[in-house]
Amino acid sequence: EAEAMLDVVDVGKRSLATYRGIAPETDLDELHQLSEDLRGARCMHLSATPYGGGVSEILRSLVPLYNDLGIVTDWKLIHGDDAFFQVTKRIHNGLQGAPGELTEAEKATYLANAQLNAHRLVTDSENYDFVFVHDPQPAVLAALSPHLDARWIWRCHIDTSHPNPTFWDFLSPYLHAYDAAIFTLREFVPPQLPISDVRVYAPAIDPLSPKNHPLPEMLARDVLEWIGIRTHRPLVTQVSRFDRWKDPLGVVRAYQRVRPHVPDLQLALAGSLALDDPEGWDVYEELRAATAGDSLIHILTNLVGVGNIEVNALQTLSDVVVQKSVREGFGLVVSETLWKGTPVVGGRVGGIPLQLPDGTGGVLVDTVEECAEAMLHLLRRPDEARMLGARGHEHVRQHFLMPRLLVDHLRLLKHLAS
Ligand code: UPG
Repeated sequence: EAEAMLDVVDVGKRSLATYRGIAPETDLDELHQLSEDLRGARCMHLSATPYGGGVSEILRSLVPLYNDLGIVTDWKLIHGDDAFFQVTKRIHNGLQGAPGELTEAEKATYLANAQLNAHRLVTDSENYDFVFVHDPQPAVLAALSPHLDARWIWRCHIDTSHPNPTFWDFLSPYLHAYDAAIFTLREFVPPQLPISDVRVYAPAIDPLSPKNHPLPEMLARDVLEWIGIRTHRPLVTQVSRFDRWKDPLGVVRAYQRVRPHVPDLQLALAGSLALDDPEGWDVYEELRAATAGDSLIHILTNLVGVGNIEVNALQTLSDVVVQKSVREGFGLVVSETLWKGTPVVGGRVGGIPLQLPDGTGGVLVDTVEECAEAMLHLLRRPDEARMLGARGHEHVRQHFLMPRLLVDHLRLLKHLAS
């Protein structure tokens, strides 16, 4: 029977008290108030992968903090084979506006898998009061589980402002079963969303996770030297899943334009290959081909041991971090980088401008040329770069740390419970 259950992700223990002196006091105080009324409630977060992207990054911190507040919370995963994740990646792309059609066979693959997961959900359902469903992969489960007497919330992490109608017309009829939906920006709410209670708030980073905790400089240097980066030479980095919306090839082109002006300049492209992201492998191969033979370009992955500490060291010691996305829900990597006081050159899309308001954190760009110019500008003006990074750190502290995200979630739960 074990097979008929959803996998539970084992998370650590965290205490909100440790965020005192780091996150805004007002958020921490409000959390105590809010949690009074929700104590003992049961909550589930449902997602597609335990590692490798923004959603898993958030849940790994958020779920233990819910539990610390007395809301009994589990994080569970849907099952899926390769064929299923091929389809969900196409749906992900289609919802962000990519062209193409969804075939009947793909719909059947998606729905057959969803039925199996709905069945698993029933088998091991405890009495949850709230179920958060993250992203499109498990999104139809609310409609397929009418017998679960919970409040259902769909958290959409991507830019669904202009979905390809083929994909949206397929998915949207299943969304009526939700009590509420959360988007990162108001303009992401797709046309004719059949959910009336819509919330808009940004995700957040965990300042105390191994990825974001301050690293002693010597350790950070050792970590980068270990993976082949020369820390006495200038360094530009992008950290992203290997995804075309993150435009890693555009980063390579921008880097190549800057290189003649900064001869020793290194480029690090760190990317994780996630379970639910089969396309990542293709993009990874394209990048390898496009950069073959260039010893100053480092393509780094979780498969060769680049994990939280390495990403932390890259974000801490890079002269400039780039996030040249052409579509982006939010881009946690931007806040992660600013938290370390490092300036960011970011694509002017989705949630990136929220993190880089004028004169704070870095520079917004629209093209490869602008990206190259901004990189060069910041590499040549370390004082300005430092000042932008310092303002970025404070901006992130005010708006994008985990306690604030918990406040927004708990306000919603309190409203749904009443
Ligand atoms: N990461 C690694 N190692 C890598 C590459 C990435 O640890 O080699 C991490 C990275 O540090 C970050 C996360 O993976 O913590 C990536 O998050 P994000 O930059 O937010 O991108 P996505 O994985 O695409 O996350 C989706 C949305 C994004 C949104 C996020 C949370 O695309 O826009 O910010 O969900 O809502």
